[in-house]
Amino acid sequence: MLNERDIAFYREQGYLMVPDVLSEVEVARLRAACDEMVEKSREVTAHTEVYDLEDWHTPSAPHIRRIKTPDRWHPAFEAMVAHEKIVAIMDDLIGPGVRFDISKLNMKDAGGGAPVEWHQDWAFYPHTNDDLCAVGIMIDDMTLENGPLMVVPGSHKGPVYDHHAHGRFCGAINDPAVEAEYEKAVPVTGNTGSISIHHVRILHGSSSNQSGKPRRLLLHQYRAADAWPIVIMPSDWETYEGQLVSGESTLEPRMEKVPVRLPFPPAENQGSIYENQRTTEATQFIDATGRKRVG
Ligand SMILES: O=C(O)CCC(=O)C(=O)O
Repeated sequence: MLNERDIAFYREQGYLMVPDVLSEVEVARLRAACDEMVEKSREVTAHTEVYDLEDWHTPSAPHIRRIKTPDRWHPAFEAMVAHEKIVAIMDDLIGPGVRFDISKLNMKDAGGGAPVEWHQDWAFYPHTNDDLCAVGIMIDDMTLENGPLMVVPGSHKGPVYDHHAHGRFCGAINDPAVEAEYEKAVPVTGNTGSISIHHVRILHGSSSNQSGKPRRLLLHQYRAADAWPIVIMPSDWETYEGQLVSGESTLEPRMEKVPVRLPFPPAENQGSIYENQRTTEATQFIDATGRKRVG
């Protein structure tokens, strides 16, 4: 799927945008699935195992920050997990042998959808090697206006930063010494049906969506089959094995010399990156009020 230039770019910069991976029909199915899920969210008034709600969500005016593990709730999302083209791209970057891990759908509603503060995915789930990446399937165009994913090129080769506040893991970086890095960030933009890919150690985040158009991004995490989790062990062996989307499983982890910081003591609100990131005092991204909150 990818040419040598794409692969070299990813290795060097830690991210990649691949245009037009999904067909219009596939995107239309994902959009319809989103609409169905939002409609069902009228039944809930608090976060659930399915929904992470915006503060202003009500049954009459539903507003979802995130659908958690969407592949478990709707066949249209499930169909994306082992999508032929996405698996081929993963094989090019972290194969041979790739395992799906988890999915999430960041809804980033028009007119204020939540920011995601600067972080590295690696801080949440270190492994024995760092051949892991996140694929973002663009259900809407991701533009400069609607809170695109921002990445700091090359930062996947740097340190793993502290993601703690008040002595607990919080899922966001709150270190003034890192702020100069954010100035180097670039937006990852693309049309509906394109995908973004970011390395598990890259520094990234995104602003609130201040535009009038939604920015729905379906995120999948994939890992090399020989990258074994250090923190979150497989809870169910059959499920873990069933997540292999290409190649062979192995009981021999590839151990690499990678920097690791453990996410302990655990975050207060397991299951919501948004709630946890709120426990940091400093936030760098534009929030729902359109202001950059600092301190
Ligand atoms: O949706 C985004 O822009 C950021 C995604 C992300 O980094 C996350 O949800 O962990």
